Amino acid sequence: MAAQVTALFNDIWEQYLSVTPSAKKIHQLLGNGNDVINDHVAYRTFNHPKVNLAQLAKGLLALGYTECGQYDFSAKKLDAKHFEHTDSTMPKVFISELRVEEFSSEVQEIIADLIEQLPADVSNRPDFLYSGRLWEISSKDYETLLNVSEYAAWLAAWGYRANHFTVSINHLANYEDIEVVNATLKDAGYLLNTNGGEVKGDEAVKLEQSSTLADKAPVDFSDKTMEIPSCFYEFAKRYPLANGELYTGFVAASADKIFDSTNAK
Ligand code: OOG
Ligand code: NI
Repeated sequence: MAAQVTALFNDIWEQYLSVTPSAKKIHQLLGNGNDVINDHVAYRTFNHPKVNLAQLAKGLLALGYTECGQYDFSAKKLDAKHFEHTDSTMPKVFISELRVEEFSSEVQEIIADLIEQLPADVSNRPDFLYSGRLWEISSKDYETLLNVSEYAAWLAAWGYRANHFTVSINHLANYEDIEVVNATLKDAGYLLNTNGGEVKGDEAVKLEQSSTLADKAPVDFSDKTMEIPSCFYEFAKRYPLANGELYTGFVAASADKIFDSTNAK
């Protein structure tokens, strides 16, 4: 099963790199020729039954993942869960879903119109987790979503792909300090998400995280092509619990700020 999981994440990684060229360079910079272990990857979706969190998760459950944590982001109108594999060298997966019913009827209609374009069994596609955007959307509808939810707009423009990969700092041969990782990235000219500070979390919550600001890439809307934020790269350092095992969960207050890495600022 581990070989299947590895193959799946290779495909997801290639699709991610196609719109996130900075990640390939940063991967080389931090790995310095060695393997880089991914702490986690993250997905976004709408809570519609055709494509909700459970539909994204089902392929992972079949590959040996289990649900391990649940999170609520009320300001962003999101629910999330994280999944872990029995083989701890496989990336954790963080999946969130937008509570569509909490938005105006105009916004709900735009989203319903996107999902309407999908076949009923879309989530059974073996490549669902890297299938990209399977609907047409106009730049006007994108802008309407952007005004109420950066998350909804990003998802409407990019569809099903990893929103970010995350370097496990614990597994890097040449780095152990997140501040040093951040300094290295800034020296190389990369922009970090400074929302809530460059480092989110601390040893007390057992998880420190930082991330780049998303790259920009062209998206073909039905009426025109626009450059918008694509995907970002995250860096995570985990601390041991009293039993000596590294903490494996997420920290909602930090995640709330990580979401903003795709903001168009
Ligand atoms: C997910 C943000 C949360 C983390 O590591 O806390 C997250 C997203 O931006 O979709 O990945
Ligand atoms: Ni993350």
